[in-house]
Amino acid sequence: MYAQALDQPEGHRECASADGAALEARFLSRVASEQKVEPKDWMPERYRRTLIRQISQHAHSEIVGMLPEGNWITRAPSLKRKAILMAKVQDEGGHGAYLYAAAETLGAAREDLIEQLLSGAAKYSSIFNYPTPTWADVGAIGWLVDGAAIMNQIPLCRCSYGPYARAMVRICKEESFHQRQGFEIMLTLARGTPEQRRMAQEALNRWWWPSLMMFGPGDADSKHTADSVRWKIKRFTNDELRQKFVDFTVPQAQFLGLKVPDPELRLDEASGHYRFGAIDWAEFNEVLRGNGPCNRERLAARREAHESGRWVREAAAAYAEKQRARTSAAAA
Ligand code: BYC
Repeated sequence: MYAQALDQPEGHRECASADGAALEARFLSRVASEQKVEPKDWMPERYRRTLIRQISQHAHSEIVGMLPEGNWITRAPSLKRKAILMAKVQDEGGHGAYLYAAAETLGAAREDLIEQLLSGAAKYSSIFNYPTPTWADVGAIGWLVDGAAIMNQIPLCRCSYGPYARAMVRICKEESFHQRQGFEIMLTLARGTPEQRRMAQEALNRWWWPSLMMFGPGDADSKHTADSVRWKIKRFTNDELRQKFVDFTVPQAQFLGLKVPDPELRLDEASGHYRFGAIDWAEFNEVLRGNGPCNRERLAARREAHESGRWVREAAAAYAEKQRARTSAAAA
């Protein structure tokens, strides 16, 4: 699918020569004037690689992100909650599919990207390596994780690369529904029995700091932000988005009557921003190295799902081949 990007001669992608410099200057001026870059347009090789890296990590995150909540489908507290959760988890699978398709427009092969995920070579969001021990964790994921995702992804709807930007429009609409369903679960628990309120508070305690880590390392340590902002892939830095998320979410926690687990959190009246305590970057780096609470479990689940689905992929390919042969026989 979308193999047209592969039609580009290699020389079109590289810019070692004077021609390359002119192409790069034209590319930057198009990006500066907010024109979308499309698959067949010339683009610097580093831009293309950055996009494949970010979009594929994003796709992997959606697919692995189905697991912590999927874990609760059979135990959702009512039929209605079960139906909503199934639809949400299915949406995440759909997001992964759009994003792999967007990466394919850049010449990446989906099988290779999936292989990188299954071998552990590719990253996916740190957040999905934490466990969901109670139903309140499902609420906290929707409220905080989807909330953080929206904060990060709304600006990606204006990303300079057309197929990624367009995929993000639909994804953001769905994420916004997900965030509301999570908040509504938290609200129900927060207004429930003392035991339910305790569950909601404990889930907030578990998910608050990992949600802040989702935005990535602080700006001083973010190796890709400068290029990505220059190329208008990212519209805000990691720290800017993290601050927006905190400013947006703390009043929601107050509305729920829950306490954000940060003794240093305070409103800075002068700037109108909430100041928050130090993030434990050692924990973040351990999760990225594969040593989070659930990294091994998540990859094992994905590998098993990939193996169990092999017959479906083979059957679909055989069916497509049969259809193709029938169509060409009818045309002959
Ligand atoms: N986890 O230079 P930096 C969802 C890596 S799915 C793991 O700042 P960049 C949802 C980073 O990749 C949410 N790794 O990078 C699904 C880089 O490593 P490499 C996923 C992280 O790209 C189901 C290195 O650290 N959202 O919403 O400029 C249910 C240095 O970082 C993380 C997206 O993927 C992390 N948290 O900025 C519910 C959004 N953070 O590649 C919800 C799209 C950083 O050099 N992605 N790293 O080995 C982005 O916006 C950006 O890629 C990031 C990082 C802000 C995440």
